[in-house]
Amino acid sequence: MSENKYKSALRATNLSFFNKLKNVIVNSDITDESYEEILETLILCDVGVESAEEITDRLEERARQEKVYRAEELLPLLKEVLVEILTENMPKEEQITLPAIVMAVGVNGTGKTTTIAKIANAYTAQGKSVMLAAADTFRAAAVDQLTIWAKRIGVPIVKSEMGADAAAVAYDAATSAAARGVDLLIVDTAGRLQNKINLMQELGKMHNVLSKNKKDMNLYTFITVDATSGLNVLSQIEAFAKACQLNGIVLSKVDGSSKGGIIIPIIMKHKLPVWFVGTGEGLEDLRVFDAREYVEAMLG
Ligand SMILES: Nc1nc2c(ncn2[C@@H]2O[C@H](COP(=O)(O)OP(=O)(O)OP(=O)(O)O)[C@@H](O)[C@H]2O)c(=O)[nH]1
Ligand SMILES: [Mg+2]
Repeated sequence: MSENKYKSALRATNLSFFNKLKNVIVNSDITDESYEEILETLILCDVGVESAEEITDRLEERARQEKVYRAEELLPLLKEVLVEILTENMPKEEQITLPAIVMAVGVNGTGKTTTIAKIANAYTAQGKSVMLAAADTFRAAAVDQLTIWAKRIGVPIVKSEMGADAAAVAYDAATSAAARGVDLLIVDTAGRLQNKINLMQELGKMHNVLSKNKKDMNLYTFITVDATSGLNVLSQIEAFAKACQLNGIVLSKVDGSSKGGIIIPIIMKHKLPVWFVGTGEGLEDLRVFDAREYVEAMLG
């Protein structure tokens, strides 16, 4: 996907920032009000109060250090501060090292299955062998949806009948992936609300089964969160992190959202790496997250 498309996916977020920021970044000297307005803008753009305060404090300090007095110079400095904060809070070691099993979790409809297809497509294009597992056994349509993607991409899929034990499907898939020596097994799970205790326990069980049967494969769990949900995603991540160890985040649907700023509190609060950003419904609409590129698309 081209960088241009990424920028256009983040256009609504960009506009919402600038609609509010344009009064601040004018041709004038910086005053206390400039920082107050930036703080307010960040909060209104779903950055969250705590994160917005830390960003604004750091911006003020940097402006002082670098002897920046003009308001129009604040924007490039704000970008620098954001990239710095995102980079500092993102652990670098948690990337997917093959061979791997990747389990996709998250609340209903966030884009898990679509993201799996996009990831499978990207790794297949790199010449890696990929296998999918339909461990969303709640709905027949969920298995069909993943089967269609598997056919389109040309990768094998492990599945069972509707209502089957999801952990058993995960077990079969892990065994089969190890036997075939696939590079990447991606396990789809049913969407679930984070307050449904038994469903969250089921996820923990599935994670345990995979962890005991992964052989020499590395096991990762990633959560897909929907950018249009804004600050709600923070509590989703918190709850899923308790049910099974999370290694990464996918932020989906930034193309349909003006809340792309949510990436900032996600990373600041959870200190988890964002692996990918979803920018559309197609197989190619996935971007590897890079802090500088994201901030440029959002504020450029
Ligand atoms: N615009 C846009 N739509 C997306 C993106 N990712 C997924 N979608 C759409 O969101 C809807 C739900 O996607 P799914 O992949 O089925 O979501 P899910 O999390 O697997 O849903 P459940 O299995 O029901 O929990 C579909 O219509 C997708 O095409 C994205 O990055 N941008
Ligand atoms: Mg799904």
